[in-house]
Amino acid sequence: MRETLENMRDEAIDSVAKIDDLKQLDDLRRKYLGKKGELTKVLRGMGRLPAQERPIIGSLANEVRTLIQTQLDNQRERLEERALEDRLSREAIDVTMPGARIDRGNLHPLTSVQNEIVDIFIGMGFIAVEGPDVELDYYNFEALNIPKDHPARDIQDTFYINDEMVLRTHTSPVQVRVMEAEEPPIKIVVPGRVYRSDDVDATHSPIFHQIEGLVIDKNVTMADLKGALDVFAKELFGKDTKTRFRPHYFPFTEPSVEVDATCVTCGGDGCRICSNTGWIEILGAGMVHPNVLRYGNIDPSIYSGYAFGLGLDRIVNLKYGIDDIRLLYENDVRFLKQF
Ligand code: FA5
Repeated sequence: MRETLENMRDEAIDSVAKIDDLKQLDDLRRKYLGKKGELTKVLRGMGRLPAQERPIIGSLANEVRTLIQTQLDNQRERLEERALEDRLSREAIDVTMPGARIDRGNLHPLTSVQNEIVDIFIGMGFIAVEGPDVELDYYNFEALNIPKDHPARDIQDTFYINDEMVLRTHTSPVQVRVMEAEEPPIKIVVPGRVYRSDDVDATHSPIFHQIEGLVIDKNVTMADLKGALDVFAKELFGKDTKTRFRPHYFPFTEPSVEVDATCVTCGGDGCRICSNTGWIEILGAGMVHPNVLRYGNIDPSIYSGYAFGLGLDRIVNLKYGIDDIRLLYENDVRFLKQF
């Protein structure tokens, strides 16, 4: 039995030294020291020994157990230390490594160009205001010198909510709302969404965006309008941009004009985008009609004003060379990421 114990001790010390994995170490512990382990088996057989040998073998068995246990503990400590070192070296942080790229969102081109345009006018002393999308027929038409039977109502195909209310067809209704609320001088820009029951095609959408401008003060003239719009076009499209006024008709301005800028794509030489004219229409404008001033409780014998309204969606398309307005509304991320 002594021999068995000594062999077991030598074999255990040998095996423990060779182990390099914590799981195998556990298996070894069970093999020697577990309930059904080899040492336990030997101890169970002790009853068969002569009485005088029992204490001697008992103390040897205890020594062997302590020795194997110590070897196992030491080996476990070494293996755990090594595992920790391995992990630390694997997880070492290289602070010079470039960080993981975070996919950043960006503003929709309609929003960023709207902000850019509003900022240009703010730079000229305008303030930005807003008005309601669901608008009274009165502000959308009546107060803009477009009575119920006026043919101009047909030009703007209107979504009616009821007899009194519409989805605004332009941002112009904010003109009279502001005139009613403020004393001149008035100098505002009004960005906003507008609605017309137009069929969808490359240049038309039933929901689109306008930016209205309104200036009212004493002695405001067409020259002020021309100056402001020329500065605006140069700021937005580049300093070589020129503008021109063409006579036009709007019921709420007199005289009325459409304003063209030299084509952004060809610089005025003529190309497909400008139908070889070198010019692109960018907005409608004019001197505020005296009737509209009266609707806004402003005396046209004292004050005069100019107003303009630009279609934001078409300007965004011009600026970025986008040939279809629908791209602005489909929200395909591959398209939007380009801005
Ligand atoms: C007006 O809406 C006037 N309120 C503008 C104005 C304001 C004139 C102040 C004078 C003084 P018009 O109907 O032309 O005007 O529309 C202005 C712009 O909106 C057009 O030049 C065009 O760029 C844009 N637009 C019109 N219909 C659509 C549509 N269905 N989709 C996209 N843009 C459109």
